[in-house]
Amino acid sequence: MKKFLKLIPLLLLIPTVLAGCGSSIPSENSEEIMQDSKADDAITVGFSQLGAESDWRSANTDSMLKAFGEGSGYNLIYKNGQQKQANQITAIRMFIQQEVDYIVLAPSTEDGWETVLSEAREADIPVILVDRRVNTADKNLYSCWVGSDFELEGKKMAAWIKAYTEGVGIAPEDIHIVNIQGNIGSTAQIGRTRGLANAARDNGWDLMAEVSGDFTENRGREVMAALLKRFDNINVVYCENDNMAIGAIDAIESAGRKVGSDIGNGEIMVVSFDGVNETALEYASQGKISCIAECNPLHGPRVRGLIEMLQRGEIPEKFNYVDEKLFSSVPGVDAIVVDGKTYKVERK
Ligand code: GYE
Repeated sequence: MKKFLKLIPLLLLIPTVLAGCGSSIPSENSEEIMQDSKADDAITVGFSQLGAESDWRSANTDSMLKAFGEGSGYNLIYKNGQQKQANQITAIRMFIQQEVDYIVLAPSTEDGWETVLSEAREADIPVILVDRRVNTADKNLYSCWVGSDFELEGKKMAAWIKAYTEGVGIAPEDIHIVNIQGNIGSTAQIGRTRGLANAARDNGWDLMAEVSGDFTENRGREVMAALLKRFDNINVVYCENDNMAIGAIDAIESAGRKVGSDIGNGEIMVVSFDGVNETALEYASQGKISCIAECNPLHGPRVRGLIEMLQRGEIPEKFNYVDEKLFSSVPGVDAIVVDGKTYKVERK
């Protein structure tokens, strides 16, 4: 876009982390990354990422930068919202001013996007949502979305907990669960929380607490330490991502308790979501994390595919879901059934 190209010298003055940005992950503080394709007809994409809270997020950012970065033929303006919706709204307004061709938004939470997305529509700039969703009455404020079925992830995890505990003969009322949730109001939190809460109600499990750990390791540690002080009978910890599970495991072990699936003998069973973080995968193979619901962060090529469709004048599906697996090294459950569909449990 012409206006964008005129702005390049100015934007380059803004401190950036640029080293080899095609594949590097920007730090928490990095504000913008730009790729200047020399082609006159190069498409400019403004990408508002919500933050850098987890390994999942870093992998997601990396995937987006690879898809739209150096050598991709695109111009990219990247903004890290640092976990604040206000920053993301400012970024979108900046993209509109710069007359980008597409806005890609990974929204922090679902509510509060109506005004700024209406502004994008008035400026005739298509918006593609990635990962989480927005909750707007008018679904035409965005072209399409790509991401995971978070409630299905939660339902799969609950089905695994049910199958496993039934298999080892633990009665439903003896399952004392705490849920360490993601940041409240995000689609990932809403879906995973709902998946567990409905299963707890239907199966008669004792869901003792739901507390947000903001998807970060530190908060996961703090929240778990506090929960252990509050309850002395926790035997299942449902962590809505791996980073919080790592923090929670640390807190459990620091309190002198053992993590593992032998809950009949006093172990505390930890389950989590993502399957991206190396430590979490290691914990899964050691049985410290009993089950992980995969959440795939590699959306860069998918978003690119959607933009290519729009460029060709095609209309993509409104909601594009990614297929995901369930991993467990704990023997006993080979498959689970959710809403009539069978999912194999992969060994880690
Ligand atoms: O599971 C978590 C991240 O929205 C799917 O956000 C994403 C979630 C992911 O912080 O680790």
